[in-house]
Amino acid sequence: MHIGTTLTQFIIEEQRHTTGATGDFTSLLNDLVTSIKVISNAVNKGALVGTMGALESENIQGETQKKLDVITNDIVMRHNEWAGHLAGMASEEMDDVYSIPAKYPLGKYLLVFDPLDGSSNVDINISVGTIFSILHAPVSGRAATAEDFLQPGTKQVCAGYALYGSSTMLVLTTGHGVNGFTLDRDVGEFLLTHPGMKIPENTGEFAINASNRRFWEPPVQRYVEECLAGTEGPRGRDFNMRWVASMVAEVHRILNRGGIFMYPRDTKDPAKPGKLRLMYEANPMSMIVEQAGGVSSTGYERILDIQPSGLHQRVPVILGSKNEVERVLGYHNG
Ligand code: AHM
Ligand code: MG
Repeated sequence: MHIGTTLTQFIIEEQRHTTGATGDFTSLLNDLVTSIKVISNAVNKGALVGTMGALESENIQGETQKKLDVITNDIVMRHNEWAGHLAGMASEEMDDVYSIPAKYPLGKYLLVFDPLDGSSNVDINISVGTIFSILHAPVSGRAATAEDFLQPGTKQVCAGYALYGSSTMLVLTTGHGVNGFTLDRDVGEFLLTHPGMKIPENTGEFAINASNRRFWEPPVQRYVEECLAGTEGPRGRDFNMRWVASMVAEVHRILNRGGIFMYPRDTKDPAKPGKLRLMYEANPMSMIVEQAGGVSSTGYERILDIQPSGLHQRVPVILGSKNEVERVLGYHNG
């Protein structure tokens, strides 16, 4: 499809090639996109509307919630609960599955999302994003249970993210490659600007929170040490380092110019085998990365193959440019 195609047209044309498509999925995506436009506005207003700062509440993960975590969670729920496409929703910001109110019909899809990823950055005007994943409900038209959501990432029907950066972008896959759209605020539409996004196989850029270095496992210690040694080390070349502390921004950079992103397993808190959440962050980003030709793993196994054991499960994440990720996996296997 040509540059400038609207997201709505893009989705409809893509669905025309799917046998048995009823228009339900297209309509669900349209509602989701509306919620993303509303979030983009809310984030963009910044301190003008009193939505900066933290609340007293914590989410199920024991993290202090930002006002915008709660506001954006609500925006996604309100725009997606009414139309009859969903059997339930689950979010990083809610303890349990969100049941569709009885006054609305139930549908055949499940929506999983992180409404404002990287929200520790929101008060300092650094990019944040929304991550989402759509699954089939095991039983259409029945209120979803938590177990219904526990499907491996390979079962995702669609995954995407919105990046609220210097421009607002939406990057999407339905399993046929990855396409990026930029919000044209004058017309209120996302327009295709980045068709067929592909991650370069090689990279000289790595991203990791190096303050956790003493807690990493030996394979990651080795990889980063070798990068830092540059031309004087075994890699024989210099590397560049980045850390935005906003996974959406990190993955977006990698989709555009390559790179490796790691939030690996560490020994900081034995109860947490990683920081990032499988359902809301790792699975959707892994589907996007794989669809763009990259690799995504815990270090020991492909993320998309993990059978989830809980909605809020955390996993180590190593993703990005194929050759660099495979090198780290080789260090784990060796
Ligand atoms: P969040 O969902 O609470 O925002 O946490 C996820 C974020 C990721 O976007 C980012 O990669 C990571 O946490 C940053 O972690 P750290 O604070 O250790 O740098
Ligand atoms: Mg998050």
